[in-house]
Amino acid sequence: MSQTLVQPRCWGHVVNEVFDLRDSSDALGDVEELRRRMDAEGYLFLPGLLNREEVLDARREVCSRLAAAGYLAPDADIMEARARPGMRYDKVMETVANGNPQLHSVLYSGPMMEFWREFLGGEVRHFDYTWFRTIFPGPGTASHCDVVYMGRGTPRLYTAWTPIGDIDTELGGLMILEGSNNHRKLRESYCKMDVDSYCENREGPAGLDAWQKGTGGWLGKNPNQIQKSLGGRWLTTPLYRAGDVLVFTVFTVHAGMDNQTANRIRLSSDSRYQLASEPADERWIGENPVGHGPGAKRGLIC
Ligand SMILES: O=C(O)CCC(=O)C(=O)O
Repeated sequence: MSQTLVQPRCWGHVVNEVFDLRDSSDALGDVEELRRRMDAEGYLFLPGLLNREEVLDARREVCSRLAAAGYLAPDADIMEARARPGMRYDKVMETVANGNPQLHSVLYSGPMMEFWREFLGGEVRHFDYTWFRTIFPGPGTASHCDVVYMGRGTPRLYTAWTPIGDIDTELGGLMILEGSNNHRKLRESYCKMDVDSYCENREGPAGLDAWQKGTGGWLGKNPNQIQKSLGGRWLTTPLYRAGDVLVFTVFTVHAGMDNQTANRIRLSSDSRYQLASEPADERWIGENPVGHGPGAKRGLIC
């Protein structure tokens, strides 16, 4: 990767080798080439696709809500998103994403939706549920594929990871395992998992869903082991800027790097898009999506 002073880490593991994401802005307007790259490499990195000022407006709204809820240091500019000492809350926070018009405008209108309409070639639906990450100093998100969390609808479903502010390597950001979407064995094993399903006719671990088993759908915490076993290269960029988007397939292995700062909070969103004409995973649709709650559990005979 281009020079950076901080070594990328994931769950405490220094990532042995990290390379730069390919910038696919040059292919915007050539949908066949965009689709070819997505199929071959599992992702498209589109720096500056979005309007930077609009993304920063969304950040301002998120930060005001975090400040009002007491998460931010009172003596710093809220736009810096510095955590109040002792605060360590790093869950997806619906409170900052729900009913946030600035954020929804960035994710669900303008250049983002225009991109998806062109890429998918028809009318697009986005999931109603918006994931929002407020990653405090500490571990990021371990390696996984999104399909295990949202695979009950079309497999032609895509994620947009959107930094809500500038994100350097110290703050973390996303890593993609290049070409992992084409790993046949992974597609036939791990990618068949549905984290909310369990075998209702089986005793022991098979009778538990992924949450009860404690794996939560993760492939593993050590990115070096995962790379060794699946092949490919871990890719990221030394600086994600507000306005950039990283889009990828639900079969692409990715991970959120650790936040190695003393007190800055990493703000990003991940949102999902598909053709409106194809079936959608019901857990993420509607005014109050059930998500991974009790309404999502599915007992199978297996
Ligand atoms: O931002 C992160 O830490 C993880 C994001 C993620 O897993 C996703 O976009 O699917």
